[in-house]
Amino acid sequence: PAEDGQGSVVAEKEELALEPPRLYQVVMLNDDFTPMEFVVFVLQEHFRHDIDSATQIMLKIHHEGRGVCGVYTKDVAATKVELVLAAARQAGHPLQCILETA
Ligand code: NFA
Repeated sequence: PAEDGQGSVVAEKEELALEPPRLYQVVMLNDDFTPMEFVVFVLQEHFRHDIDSATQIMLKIHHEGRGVCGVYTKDVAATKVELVLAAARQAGHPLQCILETA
């Protein structure tokens, strides 16, 4: 802050810059029932991974129990979770994903 000569504190230009938005990870959890192919499809269609990246992430979740699908601002991340859960339920799969602060 800087003095304006009359006792008031004024913001300087640089201090007006917005803070970067907080980021959230969409984390997908393993289960014993959702087909691997469905998970790879979801990672491609909802998180814009190519087939190799989607397959690697799916296998990581399968072996380690969880994996990061992508990192987004809060609204985008929350919408991705909703859309993925809706697609999974529609297809009859128990797939779960959650938000975590990045
Ligand atoms: N574990 C599931 C299976 O063997 C595959 C899976 C991977 C499910 C990643 C959920 C997430 N069919």
